[in-house]
Amino acid sequence: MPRIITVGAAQLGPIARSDSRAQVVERMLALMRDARSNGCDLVVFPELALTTFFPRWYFEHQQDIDAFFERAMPSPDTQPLFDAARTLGVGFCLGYAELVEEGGRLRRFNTAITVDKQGAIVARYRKIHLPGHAEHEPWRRFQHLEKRYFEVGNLGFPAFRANFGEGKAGIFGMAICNDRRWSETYRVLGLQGVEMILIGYNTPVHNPPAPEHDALSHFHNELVMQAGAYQNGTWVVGVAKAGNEEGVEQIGNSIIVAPSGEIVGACTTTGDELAVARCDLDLTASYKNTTFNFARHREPAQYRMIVERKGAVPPAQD
Ligand code: CDV
Repeated sequence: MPRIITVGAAQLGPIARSDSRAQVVERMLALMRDARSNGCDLVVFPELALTTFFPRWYFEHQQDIDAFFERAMPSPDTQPLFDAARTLGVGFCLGYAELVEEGGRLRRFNTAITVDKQGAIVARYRKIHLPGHAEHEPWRRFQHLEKRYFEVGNLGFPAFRANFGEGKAGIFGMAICNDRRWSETYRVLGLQGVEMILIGYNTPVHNPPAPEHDALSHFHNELVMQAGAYQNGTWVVGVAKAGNEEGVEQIGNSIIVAPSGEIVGACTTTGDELAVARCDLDLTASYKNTTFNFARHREPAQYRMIVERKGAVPPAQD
């Protein structure tokens, strides 16, 4: 029997700085209800889904930054999402800013969790590839201060088993936004046998250090997720926070990618929208067992030798 997971890419349109968590959660609940009527087992929400994308601003006072962070999950504001998972029978993947006391100090991570149909958190991931910069750079039209506001995630890229009902168990992984541009993300999960990778993102159309990439923002978004899916024989679900948020245009382009690398579901607007696809987890097998049979065809000893012997090619000597 095929293992079909019906997944919803639950894209969110812009969130204003003045919007409350409760207002955002209401929008997310509407998407979960829509997902339920479309037979979804699981929805994926964007990165930092509960607030506006705050790293676009430089804040001097820690309390202004911490106002965007969650100290508990669930919290009174987010509990309705967990209740909906149970009552609707729709799991979810949620990105949020996590403030946690660990090792006797406060730590801040850009985090995602996966919640099952019982409303239980089954896995947690903390973003590893933090883009942007750590110091205020006033020349930019907007900031990207993830390197200032977050620590690098300390949980690795763990693949995990999750069960979304009878015949709906599989191996999942999570990644967050910039992680999707890095082949290591997919390969580390691929080596653990991942069958579906859940990714939320906030991607401005404009890239201040390299504006020549702006016109390619959709192409690059699709390129990395399609390649990551195919090269690791896995489903990839990439979900945007989209549209003009506080004056910054963000790409939408939320997509669901099959292990073949083909896009099988996509959002077409830059607002709140659900794209749905029926994903057969067993479709991963024909890639994992043939072209990308890692045990048979990967040559890690050779890769290591090249890195150890040569490293980067040295500069040319004149
Ligand atoms: N939130 C992100 O990680 N955004 C990056 C931007 C800075 C390019 C991204 O890779 O989409």
